[in-house]
Amino acid sequence: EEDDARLNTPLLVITEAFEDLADLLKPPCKQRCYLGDESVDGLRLDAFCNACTHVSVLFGCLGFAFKFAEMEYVSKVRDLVEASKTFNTLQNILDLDVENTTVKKPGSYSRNLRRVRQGLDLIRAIFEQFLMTNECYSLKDAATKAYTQVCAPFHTWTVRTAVYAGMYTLPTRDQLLLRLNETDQSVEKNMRRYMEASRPIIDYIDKLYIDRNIKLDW
Ligand code: 1PZ
Repeated sequence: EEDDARLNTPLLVITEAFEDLADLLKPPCKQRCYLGDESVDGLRLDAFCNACTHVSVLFGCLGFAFKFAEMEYVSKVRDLVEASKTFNTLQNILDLDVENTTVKKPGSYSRNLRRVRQGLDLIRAIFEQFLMTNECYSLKDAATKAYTQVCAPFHTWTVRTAVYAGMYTLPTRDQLLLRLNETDQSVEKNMRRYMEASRPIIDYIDKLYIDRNIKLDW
């Protein structure tokens, strides 16, 4: 049946993963999450990584030009998965890097967390642009505008130039819907759900840096 075929679209899998994660930020877990007999404060790194891993399915819809973005994103998430074997929470890795003054050091956990957070925010911004005007708005225009707002200020000239060139190879709006197995109605609902679920997580990550007097201008 048609409805059954849509039950598990890639977008829905991602959206539900982030809704589950956002639930962990709501009280009473916000104050205290229990892990066996050991209690930890804050969002668990393994839970965060698990949700971030789901994003990878989106890359499959974008085509070869975004292979580099995929490799970049996946390698950073994988690094955080490694960290989650040693560190319980997101704030644990921030505290480690603050202590070692390696927060912004290339390849550090805190820097990779910041990059992954920018990726999540970019997807949120793309969805927001994509839904802003129905029908006549192309994925290329939506993604270009979102990238300019969210990521371009923090990327090198070389990366920005490559990304803007790659935008011309993005699928059309209709091709994307087809590849995502979504209709105009279902995509709107599912993108909005991701936008709402990712917001508190993005804000939570930003606050971790701000609380440690780290500016977010990088
Ligand atoms: C369905 C929507 C399609 C829109 C596609 C838009 C894709 C934008 C791609 C952005 C590519 C960024 C590539 C490289 C960035 C690197 O400069 C930094 C280096 O960090 P460093 O090692 O210096 O600390 N890497 C990152 O920022 C890692 C994450 C970037 C990937 C985010 C992609 C988000 C997902 C897009 C939709 C699937």
